[in-house]
Amino acid sequence: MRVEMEQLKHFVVNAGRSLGLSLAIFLVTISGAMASLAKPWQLGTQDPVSPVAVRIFEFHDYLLVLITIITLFVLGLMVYVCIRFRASRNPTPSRTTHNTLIEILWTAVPVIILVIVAVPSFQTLYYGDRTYEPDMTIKVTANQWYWTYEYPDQDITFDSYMIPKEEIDPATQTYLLSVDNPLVVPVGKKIQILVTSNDVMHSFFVPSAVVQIYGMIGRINETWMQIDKEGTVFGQCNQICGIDHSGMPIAVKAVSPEAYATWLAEAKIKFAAAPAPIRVAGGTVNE
Ligand SMILES: [Cu+2]
Repeated sequence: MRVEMEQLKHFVVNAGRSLGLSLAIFLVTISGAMASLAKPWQLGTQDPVSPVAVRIFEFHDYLLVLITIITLFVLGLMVYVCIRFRASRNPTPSRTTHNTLIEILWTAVPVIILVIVAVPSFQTLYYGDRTYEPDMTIKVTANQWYWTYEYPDQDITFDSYMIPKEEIDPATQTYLLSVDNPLVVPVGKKIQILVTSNDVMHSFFVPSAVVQIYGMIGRINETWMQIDKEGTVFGQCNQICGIDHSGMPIAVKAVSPEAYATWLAEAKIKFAAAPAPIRVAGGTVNE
């Protein structure tokens, strides 16, 4: 009896600790959710900047509530069973093996839960997949280890390289994220993004806009984004693509339509002067 009580006490203390830890992680996650740039030890997501990101993060929060309720319910049942049906309190256990009502319930309830997860999940998935009647198109080509951005409607193509550590201005730039030529987009416009690769598999990943799509050699993958806040959001290639995989960040600068028009006029001069250099492993071919 004494040993049993010790075991029970041990169980309750451990369960309490696990619950406390889960609650602490949950609270830190909520408080960390409002960051605009990934920071060391950050938990939670970056600020959403696109309608797709808003919907996906809402779906994430909805699932978090749902799984918390399910986990607490199962934990409550287990605690109840451990206490109510322990050997000392219940010396002759029941030999019941079937209960039709409970069996129907524990089959039907999880099915209903899966349906209420699946419906908004598919809605969000299809919403983020592609856009119809986009305002503009940007073609993104991945290279080892930089990005080429092409605005087919405007006849502009340029490369975007990470700024090396020794050239970083710490006041305005972030090492491993800042680039020489960011992808400039107007705010509030539906942008069709076409992604491909020149060499190996890469992945175009901008977390705060929830864009993540593979760049595959010889194929075009399509997605879209619409950035509703002015400012720069960062991303990275997140498909291991070789030695400088960490050296091909993505910076997307969202500006007002007027500033975008000014940038376009400048970019047409700046980037049209010479054809983009063809870079291959070990050097440049046409420079
Ligand atoms: Cu890559």
